[in-house]
Amino acid sequence: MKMRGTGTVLATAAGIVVLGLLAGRCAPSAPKGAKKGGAQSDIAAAAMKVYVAPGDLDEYYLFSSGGHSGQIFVYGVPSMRHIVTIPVFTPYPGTGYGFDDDSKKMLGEFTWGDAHHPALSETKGDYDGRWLFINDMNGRIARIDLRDFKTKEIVGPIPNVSGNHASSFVTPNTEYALMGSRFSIPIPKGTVAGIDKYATEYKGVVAGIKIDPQTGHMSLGWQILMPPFDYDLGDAGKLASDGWAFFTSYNTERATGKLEVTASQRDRDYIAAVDWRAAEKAIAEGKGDTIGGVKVLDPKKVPGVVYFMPCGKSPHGVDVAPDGKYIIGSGKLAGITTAFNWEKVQTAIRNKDFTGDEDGIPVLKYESIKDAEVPVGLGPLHTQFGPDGYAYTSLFVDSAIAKWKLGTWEVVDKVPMSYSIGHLCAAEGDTVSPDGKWLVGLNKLSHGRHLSVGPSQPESSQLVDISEEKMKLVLDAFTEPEPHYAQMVKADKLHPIEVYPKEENKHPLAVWDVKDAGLTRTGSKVLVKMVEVRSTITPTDFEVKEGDDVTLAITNIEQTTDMLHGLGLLDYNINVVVDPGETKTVTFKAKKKGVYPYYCTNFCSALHQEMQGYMIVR
Ligand code: RUQ
Ligand code: CUA
Repeated sequence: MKMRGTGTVLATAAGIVVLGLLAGRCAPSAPKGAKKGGAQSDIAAAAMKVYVAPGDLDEYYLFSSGGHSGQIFVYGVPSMRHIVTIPVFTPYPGTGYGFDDDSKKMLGEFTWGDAHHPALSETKGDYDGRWLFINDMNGRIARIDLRDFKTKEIVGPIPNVSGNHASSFVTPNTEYALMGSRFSIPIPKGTVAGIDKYATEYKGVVAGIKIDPQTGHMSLGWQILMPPFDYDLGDAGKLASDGWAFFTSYNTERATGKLEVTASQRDRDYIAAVDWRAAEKAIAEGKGDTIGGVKVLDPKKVPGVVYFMPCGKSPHGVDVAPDGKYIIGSGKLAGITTAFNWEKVQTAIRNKDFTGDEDGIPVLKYESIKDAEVPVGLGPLHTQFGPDGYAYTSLFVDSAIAKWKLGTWEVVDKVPMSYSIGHLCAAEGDTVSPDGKWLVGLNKLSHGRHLSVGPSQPESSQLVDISEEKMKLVLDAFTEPEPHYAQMVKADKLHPIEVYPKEENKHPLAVWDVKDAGLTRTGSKVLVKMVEVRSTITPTDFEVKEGDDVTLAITNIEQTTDMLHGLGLLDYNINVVVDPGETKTVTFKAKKKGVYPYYCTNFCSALHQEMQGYMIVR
């Protein structure tokens, strides 16, 4: 772990502290699960591995999806300490997100989002520390800038993609973020067809959102019309399979009603293999039909753009090995996971080794493209990778992680998870060069492995040491709803700023001197330029008329780390937080007559309580 400042604490010293703590806790009542002798020293060894002494820093950032909280939670690994919450699809009063004009506009009509899969930007298949993308089920993708850990852009709802779950997986040079319809619907949106027409009139779409390599700006890339299946997860090919994207699909029965029964009839569903370079080219050539205002490629008219790889029924995750040579996917009720050989897939495509087609999309022959069925255990969902050819597969039904070897297909170890693991996340485990070291199991249940908090229980994320042959569970952490996927990146790849440099602030309403602060009126429009600096909000009072449209433009002129100021305006539901060097605006109607105090919400100095003022509405 990294040590900061002068307090260089030797690992052994930290260990002694931990041992001391453990010994202390053994009397009078031993901590749950602590045993004498060997087990005790196991706990001490585990504690030493994860202990990050006061003032020291973690080695990795873990960006964990907040699910339907619409946020991202940032943890340090190995401590698993929650460091910060990045609001993305949901207002977050803690940082004033969703209250100021810009973030409010970005959220649009939505006050929630269901975020599942964070994706760090990549260069040559490695995390480059620039951006973080995350999907929302409501057809959106967001981009967070890792320079300041702020959500900068939300695109969507994207036309035609309904229930964007198979997202936001990015390609190896961040050319595209993937999207897919979990719920096929009649398209364009707004078209109505009875559920009895599901098999013929409902459609799925898989898509790529184009990402500008310089700015990260997102725009529509390509869309492909797909049969009415449920497109569940995705991953981008890399190295050997670069240029391709993979999506799992279930309900290839095209069934309706009780899907747990009706969509489990066939033995196999599919992984769709999309040649995204071909899709990109076809769109550039103007191919495609306009649906919902967007060009959509029909595979019948653009052959070669997509193929189906049969896999175990009702698959969930699909994961591409670091060298891109194997594609891992399985039925989620099966006891095996299949390793597809990319070279065999290409050969099968070349030889037209098909068993048929689905709405014009060729179906490859399972036997021709698989290399192995690995007996990982029951309920395989997702796979991550280590640096040494090892793969780690989460087993929902067995509630465990299986470690196995690519190439020999041997299952070498298993570790139980508490409880019901979904995704898992290895250090840089989705890149061309995974780190090994740490693996986090993102579990769906915690079943009271924590102090009781009533019926609304958190989820659990468990840290597993994978630095040795045997996996070792070393820490329980509790996470808010709902950790789906997470990504873990080496901390030194990120270079966040700590203040917004004054010279970079180009906001047209910024004021840097208290004498420039104050009110200007244009008809019924009132602009109040405000300055925040310890320990005054300037102006300390202002007057407007009932019915005025008021814009407050607030600049925090501090250039000191951590010197945030806020502005809470009572009775008006206004709450803005301004970081050092930042300018934010908030616009509202002065619809209530009276005297309304405003104040700084972030405790900033000894005279923080004095940092207040009055808005008078006549
Ligand atoms: S999911 S537990 Cu939303 Cu990624 Cu797999
Ligand atoms: Cu500024 Cu408190």
